[in-house]
This record gives sequence, C-alpha cells and structure tokens, in this order.
Amino acid sequence: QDTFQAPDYYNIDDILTEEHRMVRQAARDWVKRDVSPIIEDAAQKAEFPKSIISGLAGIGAFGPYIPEEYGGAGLDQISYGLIMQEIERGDSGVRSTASVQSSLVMFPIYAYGTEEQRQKFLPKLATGEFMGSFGLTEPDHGSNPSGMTTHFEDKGNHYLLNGAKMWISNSPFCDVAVVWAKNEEGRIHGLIVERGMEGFSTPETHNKWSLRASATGELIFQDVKVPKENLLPGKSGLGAPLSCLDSARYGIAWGAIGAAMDCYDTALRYSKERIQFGKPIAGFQLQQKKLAEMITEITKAQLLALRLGQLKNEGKATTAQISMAKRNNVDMAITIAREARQILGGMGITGEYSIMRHMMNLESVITYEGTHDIHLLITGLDITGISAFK
Ligand code: TGC
Ligand code: FAD
Repeated sequence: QDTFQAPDYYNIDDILTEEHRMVRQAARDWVKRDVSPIIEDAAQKAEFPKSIISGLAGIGAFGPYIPEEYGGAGLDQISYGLIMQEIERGDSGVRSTASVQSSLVMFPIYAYGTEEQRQKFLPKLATGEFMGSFGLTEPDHGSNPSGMTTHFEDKGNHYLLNGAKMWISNSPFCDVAVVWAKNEEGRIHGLIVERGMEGFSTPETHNKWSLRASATGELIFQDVKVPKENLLPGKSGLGAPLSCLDSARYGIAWGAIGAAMDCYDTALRYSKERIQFGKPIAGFQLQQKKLAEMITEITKAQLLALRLGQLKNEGKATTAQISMAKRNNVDMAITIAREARQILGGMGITGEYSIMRHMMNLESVITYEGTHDIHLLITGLDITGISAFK
C-alpha cells in the first residue's frame, strides 16, 4: 500500500486544475494514513469503522459540491469525483458512506428542502455530527421503485408513516433518513425521519460477503409521526429520488476507478517481484496481457469520468450518460479485480492484499444504484426511444 502509484497513462493530470490535484492529494494522504491500515480488519470483523467519520468530513467527502454556506466544501464535480476515487481506492464501503451522506442525503435536502431544513441538517451532516441514510429500496421493490408501498397519511398536524425499506447503507447508525414514500394519492415524496421518532427502527443486515466494512440495514416505520416540517417540498414523483441517484451514480463512476487502480497497482508490483520458472511472472506474455488490458481499461474509464465531470460542471450530463459511465466503470473494476487476483495466485485470496476485498465489494457496487442490467436498459431506451423495462 505504501508505494501505491496512481496510473495516469494519458497524462490526465495535465488537464486537472491545481485545486483538483490538491483535493485529490489530501484525500489520498488521508486514505493512506487512516483507512488502509485499519480497513482489512474492519472488513474481516464486518464492522463499519466509525473512527473514520471525522476524517471523511475533513477531506470534504461529506457534501463536496454543497455550497460552503451550508457546511459543504463548495468544490466542482471533478473534485467530487476525485475524492470518491481516492476513498474507493481504500474501500468501496467507505465510499458508500460518503456517497450516501453527500448525494443521497445532503443533496436532496439542499435541492428540495426548505431553508430551515437546510440550516438544521446540512452543517451537521457536513461535519459528520449527523450521519444520514437514504431509503428507496423495499423488500419487494428494488429495480422497480415506483411500485413502493411505504406510505404516509396526512393527520392534520403530522404525517403518519408506515412501511419498510431494505438494503439501506448507514441505516444501523444513521441519525436521519431521507425516506421516499407515497401519499394518499400515490404520489412519491421525500420525508426526513429522525432517530428517536417513536415507531422508527433500523435493524442491521448481517452475513454479507460484500461491503463488510459498511453497515447495511432496514428502515422500519410503524405508525411513525413525522412532523409536517420534515417533508421535502421542492420536488415530488419518482424523478425526485432518481435525480439523487444521478449524483451518486456519477460519484461511483469515479470511485470504481479507485478500486481498479489499487488492484492494478498491487498486481503490477507483485508480478515484478514474484519469480516462477526462474523469472518474474511479469515477463510471461499471459500476465502481460492481463496487465496491459487493465491499464487500457483504466485509462478509458478515466477519460469517460473526466468528460462526464466536465458535462456535470456545465449542467449538461444526462441520466443516460451517467448510467453508461457507472455501468462501464464498475464492470471494468470488477473485471480487473478478478484478473488481478489471479496474478497473485494463492496470495490473492488472503487479506494480506486488498484485491479480494475489492472484488467482493464490487459485487454490491455492480448491483446497487441501479444494476448492471438496468443501466444497459437505460442506454437502450435512450438510443432506441423504446422502454424494455416493462
Ligand atoms: P420512469 O417512468 O422512467 O421515470 C419516472 C419519472 O422520473 C423521471 N426520471 C428522472 N428524473 C430525474 N432524474 C433521473 N435520473 C430520472 N429518471 C427518470 C422521468 O422523467 C419520469 O418523470 P415524469 O414526470 O414523467 O413522471 O420510471 P420507471 O418506473 O420506468 O423506472 C425507470 C428505472 C428502472 C430506470 C428506474 O426505476 C431505476 O433507475 N431503477 C433502479 C433503482 C435504483 O437505482 N435504486 C437505487 C436505490 S439507492 C441505492 O442503491 C444506494 S446504494 C448507495 C451506496 O451505498 O453507495
Ligand atoms: P431486483 O430488482 O430484484 O433484480 C434482480 C435481478 O433482476 C437483477 O439482475 C436485475 O438486473 C434484474 N432485473 C430487474 N428488473 C429487470 C428488468 N426490467 N429487465 C431485466 N432485468 C431485470 N437501496 C437504497 O434505497 N438505499 C441504500 O442505501 C442502498 N444500499 C445498498 C447497499 C448494498 C450493500 C446493497 C446490496 C444494496 C443497496 N441498496 C440500497 C439496494 C439496491 O439499490 C438494490 O439492491 C438494487 O437496486 C437492485 O434491487 P434488488 O436487489 O431488489 O434486485
């Protein structure tokens, strides 16, 4: 880990600004100092390492693009991407915590909340004093969130919320949850549910083989009285949660590059040191093919993410463009993780190296925030105009 070299085969650094490089360096240094030494142990024990929360806040990972007046870092979208890349080089589960906090909790409160909601929640979310979760998926509605059954009724001075969400990152320790539920007319709205509200519980999901250093759980609502001032008034309908996903999926497109870089760098160094049949295994054509394809795919993914970042900065990135990048880059990363693990032979299955952990983590990343198949269908719809979802 100490000698990690970030691949930059096409001199992409030359296009980045001084600020981008500084933000990335701060995140890289922090991951090296505070994440890499503890993350394997946390993953083996299936524990989210809460000790890293203040460090995540310190590198601007909670609300990188949220304006500074609300406690965010006020950075552009490429800086946001670079932070996600560096964090996921450490671990996808840690990046998950940052993605959820920034794009799925702070973003909807910033974009669709009242000024009072912004003032009350955003500064505390930015420092990590409050941790958030995002409840869209339900036991019977994953890829098809429009079918959700979690619902609320208007009881005059409050809303009464009932239902359950499943597979929710950060749920077991969250202070606030942005929850998507239907009103009496079946229209989807966002509600801010706070820990301590009667009838709200967050049981943890155990026995995961993936994203073990991230806490995943349920959000259960049994006659929860949610104050009316906790409804997000700015946007309703499925487009509201989906617009948050656009932001998180964009961050994942960058994050996956970080996991791939770490696997490639580890495999490259190992292959030059490991001697078999009297020479380094890096000298065998079969291993060079793996390594050469890895750097090619990482470079393509970097260019995709960078151009998408430019479009995001200009407010022009479409949902379909974001889907393409999320799908391509996560698939690229998981393929590289599998190939890199083989280069390490038996050592590749141990916790001495990060590759197997990345590989298992990426099985979640390729499923959440829209599965590999769903993103392909989003591209299919975009280019043909015909929906193949239903
Ligand atoms: P569809 O009819 O296509 O759309 C419904 C309405 O939404 C609008 N819309 C969007 N608006 C903003 N941003 C987007 N990205 C949007 N996509 C669609 C659309 O225009 C429409 O508006 P209107 O006014 O006409 O009503 O909806 P559909 O029911 O056919 O579903 C489409 C589909 C399948 C693509 C969508 O449901 C989908 O993306 N499914 C995947 C679900 C998903 O990604 N879940 C993620 C849960 S959160 C998570 O995984 C967090 S993990 C985080 C971590 O740990 O890092
Ligand atoms: P399903 O929707 O049941 O899909 C099963 C399979 O069917 C998939 O291969 C899928 O591609 C395929 N499929 C489904 N529909 C179609 C179709 N129309 N055409 C072709 N194939 C189809 N959700 C949240 O709301 N918040 C979170 O914080 C969160 N964190 C998560 C953390 C982890 C570790 C995991 C694993 C999931 C998390 N999720 C979260 C849920 C995640 O978004 C869902 O798992 C995902 O959207 C897929 O839903 P599903 O698991 O119900 O699979």
